[in-house]
Amino acid sequence: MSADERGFFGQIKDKLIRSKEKTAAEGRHLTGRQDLSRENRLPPGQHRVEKWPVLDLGIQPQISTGSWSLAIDGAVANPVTWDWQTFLDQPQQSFLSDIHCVTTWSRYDNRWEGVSARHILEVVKPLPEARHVIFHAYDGYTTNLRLSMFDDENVLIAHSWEGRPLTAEHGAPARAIVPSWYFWKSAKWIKRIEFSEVDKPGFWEERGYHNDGDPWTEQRYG
Ligand SMILES: Nc1nc2c(c(=O)[nH]1)N[C@H]1C(S)=C(S)[C@@H](COP(=O)(O)O)O[C@H]1N2
Ligand SMILES: [Mo]
Repeated sequence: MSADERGFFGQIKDKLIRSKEKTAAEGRHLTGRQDLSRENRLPPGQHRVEKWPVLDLGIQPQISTGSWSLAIDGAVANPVTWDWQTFLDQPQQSFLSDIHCVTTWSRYDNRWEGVSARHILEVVKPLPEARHVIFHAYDGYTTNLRLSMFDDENVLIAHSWEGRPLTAEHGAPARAIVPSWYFWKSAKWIKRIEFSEVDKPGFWEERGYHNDGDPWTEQRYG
């Protein structure tokens, strides 16, 4: 680890430990609809990989933490824009989840660190009419979720994977992780989380992918 990385993890370590203790005290072993202890964790039509593939639109934006910001706005009572330091100042959590990509690979036991969707909801307070969440990314990519999909205990905006900062190709400085749905819902290089009354199908949803994307019922296309 570089000196920069050590400084970065030093900053968030105490907070991570505190939130881990809280999670353990609440007995939250299952993350959302993903039961990592179950024997069959492989959804139909998927195969398991060890290495983490990279998928993008042919652009990998290079966003420094100094120029990064995350706007969380739309149908909310308290819109915010977080710069990098403010993002790290939020409660930090560590989550374990499986990745299921619609192109048929799955990767088990990914350790993520970042800020939970539940915390974001507490901060911005969606208005009663908010029903959808749209992620916007620095490469122009968008993807849509129902608010109930975002409001899941395993959803987070991650800055780290397996104890290291995310690499640029995997969405640095920060990306969404929505593990109960196919991985195209997990926007890399995230810059805006928009709450909306109306649905706004995203890049792949407009190009034939399913509007939801449940790997267990193979909501791949259409
Ligand atoms: N901003 C952005 N996010 C994105 C994509 C993208 O092209 N741009 N591709 C999606 C798709 S289709 C997949 S499978 C995953 C791939 O993430 P990975 O490259 O980290 O494996 O990112 C998703 N998030
Ligand atoms: Mo994908």
